[in-house]
Amino acid sequence: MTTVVTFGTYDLFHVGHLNILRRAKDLGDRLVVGVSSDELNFRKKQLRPTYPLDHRIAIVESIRYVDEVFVEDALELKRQYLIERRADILVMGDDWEGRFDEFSDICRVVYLPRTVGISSTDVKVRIRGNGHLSPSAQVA
Ligand code: C2G
Repeated sequence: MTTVVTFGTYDLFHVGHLNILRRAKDLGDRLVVGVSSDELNFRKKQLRPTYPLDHRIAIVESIRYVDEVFVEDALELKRQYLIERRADILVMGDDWEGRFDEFSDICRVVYLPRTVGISSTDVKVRIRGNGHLSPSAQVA
């Protein structure tokens, strides 16, 4: 039984999120997702997420690739989360490349390429401008 753990905010859930969760699940048998609290997101990005934590959790836990969800309260607790969840593999998008290599003593650390052409920030900008996303972002 291989357990994969990944982390994220998953605000305004989009196809980039879906792609990474599916590819993370493909690496093992069980996918556990740490969803960032509103406060952690503020510390990471100086921004409160559009969707509050309970909405983001409800969406992520309903994704068929996701077996379990927990709240990520602090980046500094990552080692503890990985140990508690018995992670065999830590998956992150390559926007975090190199940032979590320190955990390779307790699990395999894999950075997957981000989906090009979409982000929560991009979605917000497009909606504000009454526009739509470029069709370049693909389910892959
Ligand atoms: N992602 C992706 N492609 C995109 C956008 C996001 O593959 N176009 C990935 C990110 O790389 C990340 C996951 O989707 O692995 C969640 O993205 P965010 O919600 O932006 O996560 P972030 O706020 O970066 O949180 O401890 C680390 C953090 O909690 C990661």
